[in-house]
Amino acid sequence: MTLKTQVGIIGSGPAGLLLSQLLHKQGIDSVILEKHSRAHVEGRIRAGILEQGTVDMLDEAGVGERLHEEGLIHDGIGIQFNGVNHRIGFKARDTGKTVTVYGQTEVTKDLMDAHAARGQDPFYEAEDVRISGIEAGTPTLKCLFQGKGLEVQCKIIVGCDGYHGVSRQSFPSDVLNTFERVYPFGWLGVLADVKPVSEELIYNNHKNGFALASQRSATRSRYYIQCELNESVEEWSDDRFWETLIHMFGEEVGPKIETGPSIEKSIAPLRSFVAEPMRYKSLFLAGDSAHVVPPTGAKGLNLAASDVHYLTEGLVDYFSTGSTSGLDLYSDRALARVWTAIRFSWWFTHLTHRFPENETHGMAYKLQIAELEYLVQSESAKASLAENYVGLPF
Ligand code: FAS
Ligand code: PHB
Repeated sequence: MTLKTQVGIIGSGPAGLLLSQLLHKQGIDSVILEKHSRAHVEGRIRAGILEQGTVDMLDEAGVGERLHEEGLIHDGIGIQFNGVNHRIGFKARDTGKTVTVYGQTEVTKDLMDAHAARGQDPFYEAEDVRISGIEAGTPTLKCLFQGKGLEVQCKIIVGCDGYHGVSRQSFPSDVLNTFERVYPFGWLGVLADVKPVSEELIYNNHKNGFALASQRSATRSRYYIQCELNESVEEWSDDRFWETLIHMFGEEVGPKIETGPSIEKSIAPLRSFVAEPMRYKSLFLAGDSAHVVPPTGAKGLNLAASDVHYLTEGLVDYFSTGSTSGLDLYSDRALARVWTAIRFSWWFTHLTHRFPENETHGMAYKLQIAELEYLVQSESAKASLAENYVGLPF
């Protein structure tokens, strides 16, 4: 079967779904090819924090209703070290902005429902998606769909297929420059239907490692603890997880942690990664296909949204006036914001995690504590963290 569309999109994660929905609102056709089923994509538990810019884009896409009903507005975070939790407010630091707690799973569901409502579901379980025609100026996607060949002839292709996707691999090797830092630890995450331990998130630098108290609603909590890369989820019973977490949050917070059966438990590796440029002729990258950040700064999903913001502007310009100026500027504009988030996420990860060189509480650990002491006593340092955490302007 052969289809023609204006924009061919690979991947129905937040980047692909949001791009397609915003293009639709502007009368631009797109087709999404997704290798997994809808249920598989919806079932992935990932991000939980939306910047104001991302919330605004979801409103613009017409999918913000449930987000405003169920999302939790947060005006600050806690930073805990040496057993004491210090609050860092956002509005108090003139950012005027807040963040919204609303799971990526919910964002994905809302966007998928919008696609279904307009009768334009992604092609789920599209196998072996391949990109061709980029050099010839005839960009084409090919795959196996329900056992039959499917060809999508496009004007533009956007790879929203994440870090392990096919689109970045389709760039000529002499065009792409990549930058990567892999962290020597991972995050063990647990989702449980228990009351969150605090109103706001708490980022905890404990002498044994990093821990994070987050949430999804007033009755559902999301917790993370730093773990070794070679550990497996099977080694972490619920009891061991809760015992470790309560110990790490110490006397002030630990006893208040409500425990219960985990409904999801997973280990995510941490890396900082950027691929430049984010465009080659009619092939564009958006979201994790082009960059990955350690989740410490809650930037991954929000960077996918800002890429989509810039790309949508360029595509609307191109399809409505023929001008390529927005598309020509896309990569530089997106990367400028990507690198600010890469820097912030790297900084915040280094400030809060246990690195091998400082396991014996040597110089590196003492420097972390010195910086944390300075941070919680300095208005300008708190303002800098706040403005990065709530999201810099697009
Ligand atoms: P995604 O990876 O979400 O989506 C890519 C889509 O493309 C997937 O549905 C995939 O199935 C599909 N795909 C891949 N290859 C394909 C192919 N060849 N053909 C067709 N389809 C293909 N961010 C935070 O801010 N906070 C967090 O706590 C957090 N936790 C995370 C935990 C994990 C395990 C991971 C992997 C990421 C986490 N992130 C977190 C980052 C995450 O939220 C991403 O930033 C976000 O999913 C980016 O969205 P997309 O760019 O759409 O990529
Ligand atoms: C989450 O709730 O999943 C979450 C929150 C903040 C982060 C990372 C993950 O920095």
